[in-house]
This record gives sequence, C-alpha cells and structure tokens, in this order.
Amino acid sequence: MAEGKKRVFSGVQPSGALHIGNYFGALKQWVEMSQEDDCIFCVVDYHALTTVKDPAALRQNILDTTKTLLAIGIDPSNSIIFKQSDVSEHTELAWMLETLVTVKFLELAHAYKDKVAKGLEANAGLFNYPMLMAADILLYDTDIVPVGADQRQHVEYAREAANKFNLAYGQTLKEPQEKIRDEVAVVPGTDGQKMSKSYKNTIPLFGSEEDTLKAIMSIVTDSSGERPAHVYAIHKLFKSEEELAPLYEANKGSYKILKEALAADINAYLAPMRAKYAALTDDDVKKALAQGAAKAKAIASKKMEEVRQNIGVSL
Ligand code: AQP
Repeated sequence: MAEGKKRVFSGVQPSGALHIGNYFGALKQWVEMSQEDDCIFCVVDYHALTTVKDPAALRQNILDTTKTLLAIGIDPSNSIIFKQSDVSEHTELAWMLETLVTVKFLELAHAYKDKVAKGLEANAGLFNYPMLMAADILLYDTDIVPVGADQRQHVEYAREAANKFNLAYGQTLKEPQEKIRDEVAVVPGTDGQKMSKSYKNTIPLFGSEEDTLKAIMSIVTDSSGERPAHVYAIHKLFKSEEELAPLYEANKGSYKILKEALAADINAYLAPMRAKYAALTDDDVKKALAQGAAKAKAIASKKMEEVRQNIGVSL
C-alpha cells in the first residue's frame, strides 16, 4: 500500500440489478475515494448466495454488478475489483470469527432481524452474514468502509470481531471505521421504505429510459400534500433544492408532471454511465476480475498466514 494513503474496502452483493440507492448511498463515494485512496472493491457473491439460489441468475448478476462498477468510473488499474469467491481466505477467516462471537450477539443484527420480519428465509448463512462481512473487511487491514446507513451496524460488528480476536490472540486485525454520508444515508424506494433489491421498490441504474419512467410513475404519493414527499426526496439526489424550487412551486399537486420531470432528470444524469455500460463486454469484466483476484489474494493470503500462526493451527 502506498505510504500515507488510507486502505478503503467495501462490497456489493450481486443479488439483482443495482439501483440508485446503492449508487448514492455507497458507490458514488467509492468512485470519489478511488481517486485518492488505496481502494479494494469486492463483488460479494457468497453473501448473495444467502438469497440467490439460481446459478444462471447469480452468474449474470456477477457480470452485471461488475460491469456497473466499471461503468460508474472505478478503474481497475488503480483500484482492486474482485469477487469474493475467488479469494477463499474470506470464508476461512469468517469461520474463525464465528468461533469468537455468540449467537446472542448475531441475533441482534438489524439487517438479519429486518429480513426475517419481512418473511425472508432465515438460513444460517444469513444469520452468519456479519462475520463473513467482518472477514471481508479485516483481511485487508482496512481503515475505512464507505457504506449506506443500513450497513453501519455490520461495520461495528467487524470492529467488535477484530477486538475479540486481538484480545484472544494478540494484535492481528485492524479495527475499521465506517464512512456514511448523512444526506444519502438511506435512499427511499418507490414505496418510501429503504430502496432495496429484495423489496422490489427500486429505480434501476442501468435500465432503459422506459424502465426509469415506469419505476418513477409507481412512486407512492399521498393525495393530501402539494409536494409529493417521496418524489421530492429522490429528486433532491439529482438537483439542488434551489434548482427544484421553481418546478415544485409551479406544479403544486401536479404529481404526473413532477414525476415526468424527475424521470427526465434521472435519465439525463445516467446517460453517460449507461453508454459506458453498453460498451463493456463480458470479457472486459472477466479480465478485470481476474486481475483483481490475483492482487486481492496476495494480500489476503499473507494476512491469513499471520492469523493461522496466531491462533495456533500452523505448526
Ligand atoms: N436505500 C439505500 N440507501 C443508501 N444506501 C444503500 N445501500 C443499499 N441500499 C441503500 C448501500 O449500497 C451498498 C451495497 O449494498 P448491497 O447491494 O451489498 O446490499 P444491501 O444494503 O442489502 O442492498 P439491497 O439493495 O438492500 O440488497 P438486498 O435486497 O439484496 O439485501 C451498501 O453499502 C449499502 O449500504
């Protein structure tokens, strides 16, 4: 790692089409940080396995998710982009961390509790998710983890896991810090809840212009207000409040006009990225992932040698 630079690590699940919540909550920061810091970005396919059970869909999601990272401006020549399943040290360290935390501790994880409350299957992988995520982060001596607010607790869990490991076996794992942008910490979906692939309330990043319009038209509005709150909350991601004021003043209560204006602004904003996405081939993606896997493996395997030594399994 270059001297003076911070090590940044973050991941994204290939669990479906990425949406503007992923972009404004996390990915936009990734692009900005990649120009300054020493960045590692991971397509966390083993995490996605907790919800995606169709091999063809998973394969396609991995290609599409990686293409998204390249299209939004992450450059594999100055950042590492790889997929989790290419570096087996992630699942190995996760196991060691799981032996240090209690079931009670994992039961308190909000993301797990929310998904269970929404009726999603609570497989053991979903339950152990925070320790796999902790391993992802801790393998790379990470300083900063840029994420949306929904992941704050998971980074706290990674810190706690590092702390428990260091207390048990001596200083080995660096405690990371989350980085969350307050103004985009939770981007709302078309139903006003957190935008989430699994809640089917997303506005896709790389759909067609018609897909964007269709998603925007489905935004839930209440008939009492003059300014549709969910429409405005999303619009603010694309234009400043000053820019939006005359539009919303002139069209009080005209929800269709406001929604069409939002769709037009989203499509204009995303057009250059969509052009880049369309130009990328599966071979470009596979090449970037292979390069990234070799670099990530080199760092992770060195860390695991130290970990194995410290826990007493290396003879
Ligand atoms: N609505 C959101 N607002 C702000 N940030 C968000 N992120 C996700 N949704 C929002 C951030 O995007 C990054 C990548 O997320 P992920 O795809 O790995 O997992 P997730 O948070 O679980 O996203 P989804 O869409 O809700 O996926 P599913 O439904 O598969 O679980 C993370 O940094 C996340 O904070």
